[in-house]
Amino acid sequence: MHIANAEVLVANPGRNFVTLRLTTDDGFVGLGDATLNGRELAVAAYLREHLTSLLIGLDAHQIEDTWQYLYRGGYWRRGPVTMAAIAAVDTALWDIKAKVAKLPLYQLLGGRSRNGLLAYGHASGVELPELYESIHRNLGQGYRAVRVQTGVPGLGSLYGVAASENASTGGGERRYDYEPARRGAVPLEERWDTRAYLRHVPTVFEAVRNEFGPELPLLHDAHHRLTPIQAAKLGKALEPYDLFWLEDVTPAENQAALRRVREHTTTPLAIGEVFNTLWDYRSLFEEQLIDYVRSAVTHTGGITALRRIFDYAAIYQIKSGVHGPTDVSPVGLAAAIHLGIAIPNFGIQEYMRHSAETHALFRPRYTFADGMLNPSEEPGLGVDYDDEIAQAHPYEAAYLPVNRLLDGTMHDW
Ligand code: GCO
Ligand code: MG
Repeated sequence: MHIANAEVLVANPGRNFVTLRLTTDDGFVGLGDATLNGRELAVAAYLREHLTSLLIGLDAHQIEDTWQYLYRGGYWRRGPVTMAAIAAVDTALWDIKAKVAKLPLYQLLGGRSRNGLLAYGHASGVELPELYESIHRNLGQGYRAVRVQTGVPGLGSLYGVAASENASTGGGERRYDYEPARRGAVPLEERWDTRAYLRHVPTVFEAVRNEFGPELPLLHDAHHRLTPIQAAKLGKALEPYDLFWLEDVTPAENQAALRRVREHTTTPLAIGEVFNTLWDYRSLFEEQLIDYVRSAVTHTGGITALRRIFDYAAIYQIKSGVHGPTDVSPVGLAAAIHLGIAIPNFGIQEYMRHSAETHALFRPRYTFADGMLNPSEEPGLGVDYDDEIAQAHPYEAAYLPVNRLLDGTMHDW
């Protein structure tokens, strides 16, 4: 069974997605997600110009060898563009293998290890009343764990905090993730003040705990904006509110920063949505500096590579907390759900819910009920790609916002 066709598909059903579709000579079709938010066409070009011609004629069953061929053989290893491209190939080959075996993909990964995946939703509000309303909405949708993001007095719009009603997802729900897609071809500039943020966030978590009680798992994302000592201070200040995790406290390049943070706080730490290989995690695992791995299948070289990361993490009692924003396509999310149901060290899965247009294009068959995600039981990933719908939603340039301090200095985000 050989790869006969490799197509790179780009569409914008509310936001941009890059999808690789592999077809074998005997007609099996596999899908892989290659979406890199705000840099989508770089991965599309990497796949189109450099990988598709290498794939034609390869044995579609040789997933590991193909992975090594693309990773070691490319000479230029790692990096988000390369690893998203390799991820798409890897995921599509797993999809094909599972379809050939007539099994849902997770069965090839060792079968089910749990009844479902605990998922967390996104709640946010500029002020407390909106935030409470947003948390209630999440609870109403069945979520049993909620990420809480808040506005900060004195600052304007903040990434992660929904500012406007957005029709894209329906139901009058406030969303932040569909806003950048509508902001046009230049990134929005936001303003940031770390001291104001550090003063305000603990008061919000105190209020939320008082309102919603001690049980509900609460998460928070600091989006890489703090220095090690600021991160330590935040972790310590949030200890009374018993967070499930505090995410991305420091910028992703300096793993040693997490040592400082860890020395000072017992708030669990999650990091890794912008990491792309096991090497980014190595010292964090070995020194047990984190508690959750944030990588997505899409940005880490696929199911083959992410499973290896989780196995390594398991040795150190570190769990999965896979990135599941709406810029990971339903193909990438389906892959994460198959992997998450199989691994021994599952922790939690982020689930932001795609728009109706995105669902129409991919028709994902994973399910979400009572706060739990479950994979489709049909052969493969359980996701399709509708070319007609894709054609009606062409690519549109869209960027994540950028972050500047009040004096205009570009800041981490
Ligand atoms: C999260 C995030 C996302 C990312 C986005 C980048 O935790 O879900 O941090 O909002 O910023 O996916 O593309
Ligand atoms: Mg995050």
